[in-house]
Amino acid sequence: MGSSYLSIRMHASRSGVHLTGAEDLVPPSAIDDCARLLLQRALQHHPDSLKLSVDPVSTDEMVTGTLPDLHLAQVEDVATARQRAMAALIGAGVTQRAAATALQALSAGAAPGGRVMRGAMLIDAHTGERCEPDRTRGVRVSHFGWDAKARNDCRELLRHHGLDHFRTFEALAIAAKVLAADGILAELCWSDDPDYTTGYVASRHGGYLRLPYLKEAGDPLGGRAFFFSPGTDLQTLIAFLEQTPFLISAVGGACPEIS
Ligand code: WAQ
Ligand code: MG
Repeated sequence: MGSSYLSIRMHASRSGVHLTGAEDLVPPSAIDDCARLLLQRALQHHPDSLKLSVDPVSTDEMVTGTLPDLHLAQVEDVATARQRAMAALIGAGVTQRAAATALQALSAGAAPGGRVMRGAMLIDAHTGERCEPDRTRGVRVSHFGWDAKARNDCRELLRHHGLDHFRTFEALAIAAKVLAADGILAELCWSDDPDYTTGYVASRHGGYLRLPYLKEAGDPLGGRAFFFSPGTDLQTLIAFLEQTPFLISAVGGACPEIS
């Protein structure tokens, strides 16, 4: 087995409530530094439980990919942002019905009882049917990371646009892995953090369309929707998203947009 990488994942919680999580794929020589950074990040949240796991990754099964191009939409309010999200999804081959299902579910809390899911919804891009096996957990994108150059290049690109925020950085990585999956047409996301109202639509041709004001400030709901083409094998799709090691080896471009 060619095992020259390690998958490292951190998860911190307090009283059983998730506080923070992060992960990376690194060569063994970088594991000490990476572990220290993840621990520091976890401890800032004063957890009472902290898990750090390290697993060997076979380079034979590792997939490499590029970040989607970054597009910055200038919108002033939630209604316009959601219209833009809807248009971007339709442009990616999602039906209006499926896009509307996702927007409504994320607005109302996509988990049972109107709560926030831990992972993403899987939505049939044609019918709008929700197909994730567990509506509380959803599908969790995991086992992704950065090579050192791509990490720095991405930081630089974001800094250049005044966007050097860990949420943007990590969302780009998740979108890259999602768009690399066979059968996926697009992703819609906004945070459940009440203070973070920017979200995005990602698609192969449209790139990562960053949309301010996808929700009102103070709103504690958010989540993700992954839209798949009808006929996609969902077991294969979920296995790829959750388990296949995915290394980001190049950044896309930035295409600032004024509208
Ligand atoms: N896989 C699938 N779904 C996830 C994952 C994951 N690894 N992590 C989070 N989610 C789902 C889950 O439902 C969360 O409640 C929801 O997404 C939001 O997660 O360019 O920070 O970590 O600045 O709060 C968008 C960035 C920020 C916009 C998104 O999401 C930008 C963000 P959060
Ligand atoms: Mg969150």
